[in-house]
Amino acid sequence: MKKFEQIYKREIEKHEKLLIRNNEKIEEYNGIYDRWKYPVITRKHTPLFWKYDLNPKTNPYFMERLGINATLNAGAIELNNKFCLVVRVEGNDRKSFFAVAESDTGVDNFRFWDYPIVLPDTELDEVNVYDMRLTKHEDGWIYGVFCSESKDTASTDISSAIAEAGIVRTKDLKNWERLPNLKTRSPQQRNVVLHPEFIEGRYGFYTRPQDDFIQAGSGGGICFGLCDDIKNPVIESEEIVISPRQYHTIAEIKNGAGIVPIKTPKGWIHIAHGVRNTAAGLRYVLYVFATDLNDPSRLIAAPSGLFLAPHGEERIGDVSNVVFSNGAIVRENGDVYIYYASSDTRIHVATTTIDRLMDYTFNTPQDPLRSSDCVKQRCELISKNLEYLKNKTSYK
Ligand code: M1P
Repeated sequence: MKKFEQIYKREIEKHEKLLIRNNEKIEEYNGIYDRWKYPVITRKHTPLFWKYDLNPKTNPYFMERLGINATLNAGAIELNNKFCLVVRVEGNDRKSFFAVAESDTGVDNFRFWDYPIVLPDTELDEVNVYDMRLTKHEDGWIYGVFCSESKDTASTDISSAIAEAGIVRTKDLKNWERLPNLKTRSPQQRNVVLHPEFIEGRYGFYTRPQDDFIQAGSGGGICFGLCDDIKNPVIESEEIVISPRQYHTIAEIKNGAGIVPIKTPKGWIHIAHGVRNTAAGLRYVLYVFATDLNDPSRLIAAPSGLFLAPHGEERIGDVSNVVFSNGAIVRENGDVYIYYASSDTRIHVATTTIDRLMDYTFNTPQDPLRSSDCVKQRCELISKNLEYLKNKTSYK
């Protein structure tokens, strides 16, 4: 009994120390955003009482009974002046669920609420849920759109699955109403994001049609489609490709919408993920594009290449060489907090401002798509700079 108490005290102290640890910006500089030294949420941030049976009579060895494997891909929203993340928490059993973690700073001290989110269990074939995007819609609801995965019973392959977009809505992240899954012409959908404003009275969705559970197949990239009734969510017409997959780019194999687009005076800024294949497997990076303020399906800026890639320890985890983002928070003062998971294992933050994001989005040159043109593009920058450095007296 005494031993049990000692272990409990030791583990609770370790946990608390982790939760109150202050984060710090790292020195690496690119002018676009700051990265932070520590992940903001790891599996070790989950409360002890989610994992252990804390009764020495039924758990004499103080053993984890329901372990947590990973915390990743979080939707994000500011609510009651708190930074709230709806985290994908994956148990040792590989099933994911959602849980809210909140912080006052947005860069550290995230704490999970006592209970995970209990979604209404209305989709009886659903086996797994993950990657919720939170949209504060102008209709007054906060929507959560996530991947609803079920077994493909038509296939004899045990791992064959079907991905759909599940939809829930809430006002407080506590009480959730489940709506039917989104229907589109595509056999499967993942990485679906709800646009925050009405478009001519209709709901707009960013989608990612895919032929199969993993492969985008004939799916041309990130698309956009409209639906009339959110309680009967159907996109009847063919979705329009707005950010295409392209040969020899960071989004050759597939891409997917990430955060809810950020409204700026110059257009909607999107942070998405792009995937390419390598000898070491798929590599996921984040990239940025912008769409027209009045027509969010019209691409107006496509800065070249990747915005954020996995660095150092971020490259290692359950699914290595991956960064993935489905949540960002924009504060009234223009500060932007981009939450991204690394290697499907833990969550980090990168911080920037709306001004910087706009500068990046609208002043980074486009990918010319051929090495020969890329080197010309770089030589132009070099010669402009060398000329400037020759003539300048000093930086003021
Ligand atoms: O493992 C990397 C990511 O793979 C999927 O994304 P996509 O559908 O674009 O391939 C998702 O399952 C995501 O959760 C995961 O992080």
